[in-house]
Amino acid sequence: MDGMRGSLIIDDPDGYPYDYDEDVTLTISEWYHELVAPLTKSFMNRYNPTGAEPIPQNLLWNDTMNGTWAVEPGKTYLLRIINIGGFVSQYLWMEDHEFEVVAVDGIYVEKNITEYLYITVAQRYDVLVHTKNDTSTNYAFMQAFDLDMLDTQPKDLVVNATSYIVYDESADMPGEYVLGDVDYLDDFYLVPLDVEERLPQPDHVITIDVVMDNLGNGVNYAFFNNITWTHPKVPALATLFSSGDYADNVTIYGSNTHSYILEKDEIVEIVLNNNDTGKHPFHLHGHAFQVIERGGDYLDSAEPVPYPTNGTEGFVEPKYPARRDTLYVRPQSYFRIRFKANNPGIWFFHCHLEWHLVQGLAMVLIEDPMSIQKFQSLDDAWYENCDSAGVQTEGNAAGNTNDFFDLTGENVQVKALPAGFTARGIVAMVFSF
Ligand SMILES: [Cu+2]
Repeated sequence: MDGMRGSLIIDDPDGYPYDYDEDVTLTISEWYHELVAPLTKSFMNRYNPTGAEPIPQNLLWNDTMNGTWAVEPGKTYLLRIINIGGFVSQYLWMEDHEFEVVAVDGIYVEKNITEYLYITVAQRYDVLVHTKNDTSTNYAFMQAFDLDMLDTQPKDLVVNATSYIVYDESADMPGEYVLGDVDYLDDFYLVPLDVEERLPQPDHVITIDVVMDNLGNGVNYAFFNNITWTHPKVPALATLFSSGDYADNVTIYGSNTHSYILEKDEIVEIVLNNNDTGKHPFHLHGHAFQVIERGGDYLDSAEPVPYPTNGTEGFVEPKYPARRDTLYVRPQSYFRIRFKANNPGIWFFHCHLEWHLVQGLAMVLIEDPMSIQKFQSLDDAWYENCDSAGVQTEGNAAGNTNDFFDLTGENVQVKALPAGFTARGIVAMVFSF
C-alpha cells in the first residue's frame, strides 16, 4: 500500500479468445498520506478498540489523479482493470461508454455489458471498450469509493475522482460526475467461457465464521471461528519439507495457524459466514474456485444470517458457476465456494483487506502435502531469505526438530478478555483515563 506494487500480465499462449485492437492496463487503488507502519501501530492498538480501519485520503487511477486515456476512434480496447489497493472497493463508470466484461480474475467469461463495475481490492476485470467514431468530444472516466466500507468520512477524504477518455486533446475536458447508489454487475451470474460444470457435492466441508473481537490486550482482532491467524516460528512449507512422514499431520503446523490438510483430488467446499457488518473480499491462493452461493445483504438484520443448515430455501445452485479467486461476502451474510484439491501446495485463504489480514483474518490449506514433498522443493534463495531474516527453516510450528508433536513455545494469540468484558467496556476504560 506504500507503493511497491504494479501489474503483471500473463499472456495466454493460446491467444485471447475475444478480438480487440489494443490492450491497456488500468490500475485503481487508494492512497494514504501516512505509511503503513505507523498506521498499523495506531490501528492495532487498545486506543482503537472497535478496530476502525485507517481511512485513505485519496483514490488513484494508474497511480495518478485526473489521468488521461488517449483513444482512437472506432476501435476496440481490451482494458485490464486491476484494483491494486489494500482496502476500499471502488465503483467505475464511463460517461457514454460501456464496459463489456470478458474476464474476471483471469477466467474468461461470456460477454456481459454493464455501465457500472464494482471492484474489490485484489480483483481483476478484463473489459472491452468500443470507442466512438466521432472524435469531437472527450468523456469522463469516474471512480468512486464504496463508502459503506468506511467507519467515518473525514473531511480530507476524496471520494470521487475524474479521469479522462481523450479523443481530442484540444477539445474541452468533461466535468465531474458523482456516482450515487448504482446498479453494478453482480459477478455471481458470470458464466465462464469454458462452461465448466458445477463440481459434485463436497467430500470436505470447511465452515468458518468471521468474527471481529477484542482480546485481553484490548486490541481488536479478526477471527475465523475462534482463531486469529498467528504466524508460526517456522514457515509451514519449511515444516512440511523437514517433517518426513509427519507432513500430512495437521498438528505439526501449529495450533494457532488455523491449518487444514486437504487430500489429493477431494472436492472442498468452504462455507463462510460473515458475522461482521462489513463487506470482505476473500482471496484463495492456488485456485480459482467455483462460486456456488452468495447470500444477500443482511446489514439491517438484528443478527447475522449464517448459511442455513438445510440450505437456502428456493435457491438453485448454478449449473455453470462463476469462477474467480477473490470474492466479496455481504454484511452479516455468507458464501459457499468449491474447488477440487488438484494443485498441491500450501495455500493461504484470507481477507484481502490488508488491515484485516494484519488482524489475523486468515487460514492455511495444506493441499496434498505428500505430493508437495515428492514433486516440489524449495531453492537455495528461499532458505537464504529465511536465514537473513533469522527465521528457522526446520521443525514444527514451534521450531521443535526432535519431537514434531511437541508445540511448546509456539506463537499463540493473545489471551481472551476476562468474561463479561466487551469492546464498549474497553472504550469506557480508555476514555476514563
Ligand atoms: Cu475483511
